Amino acid sequence: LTKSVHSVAVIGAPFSQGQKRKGVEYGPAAIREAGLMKRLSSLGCQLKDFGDLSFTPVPKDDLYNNLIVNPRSVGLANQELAEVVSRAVSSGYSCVTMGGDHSLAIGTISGHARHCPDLCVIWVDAHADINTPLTTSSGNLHGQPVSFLLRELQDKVPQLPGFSWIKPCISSPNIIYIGLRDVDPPEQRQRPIHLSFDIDAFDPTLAPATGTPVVGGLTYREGMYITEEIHNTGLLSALDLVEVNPQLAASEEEAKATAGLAVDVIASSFGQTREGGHIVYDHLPTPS
Ligand code: Z70
Ligand code: MN
Ligand code: MN
Ligand code: MN
Repeated sequence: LTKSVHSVAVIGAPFSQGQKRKGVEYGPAAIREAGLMKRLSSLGCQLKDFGDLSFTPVPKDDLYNNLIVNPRSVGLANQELAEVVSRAVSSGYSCVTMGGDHSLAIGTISGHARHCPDLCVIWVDAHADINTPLTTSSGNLHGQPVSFLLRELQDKVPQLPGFSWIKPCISSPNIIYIGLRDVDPPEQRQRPIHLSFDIDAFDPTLAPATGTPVVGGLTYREGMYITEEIHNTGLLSALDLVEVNPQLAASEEEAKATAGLAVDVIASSFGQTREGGHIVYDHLPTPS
């Protein structure tokens, strides 16, 4: 029985300025509190904890175009996050980033792509997060991260203050949304996977503590199926788990359920199976 060891870097990104609701900055603490590190250790992962990052504040961060909120803060925090992710991935770690809002995928994917330019992205979300600064109606940058990363969209995307460091690093054939059942054979080439998982992909009954719940989401079983299959590719190189907002829970139970679900998604991505660990016992204890 061989079991491969995963070296996993864990990064907390308590960042909320990609949207307007308070509380998503407490996501990393809630996911830690729900037992992430113990779960990954007991799966045999070798962990390196980068702690929760503190991002450099940008004091005067005016709206862009009278609409886009906190562009310089989002730009700089992601520049800082990209640096950490890039360091972790090039040191051989698979990199888990706990958000925080989904704007942080700008930094994690940029940092990941510096070391793995051939990465592909699996975006699990209720939302496509591909608005541009010109199509957004909310002005929230967590609804736009994909637009800054996709090469094909760059002539539609204006330069925001704080964003000049970003190099678009993915092409449209190299990103899929949710459906692993939709992967064509040519898309299954062996390349590192960046899984960007928004907890609001789940049904709100399972993940109530999030900023933009939408009815009709993934079941628990569907979520575990996706992450088990991704684990089984052996190609998971980075994972974002975003939009857990414990402050939006109606009760302590809702907050705990959502954070616990986040831990299940991360653990399943790193090899936890629903049916157990296939441990071979040489001797079963017998009654004396
Ligand atoms: C909408 C927008 C979004 C997450 C909401 C919503 C985007 N399309 N993403 N919650 N995680 O504001 O652009
Ligand atoms: Mn999202
Ligand atoms: Mn979403
Ligand atoms: Mn494994």
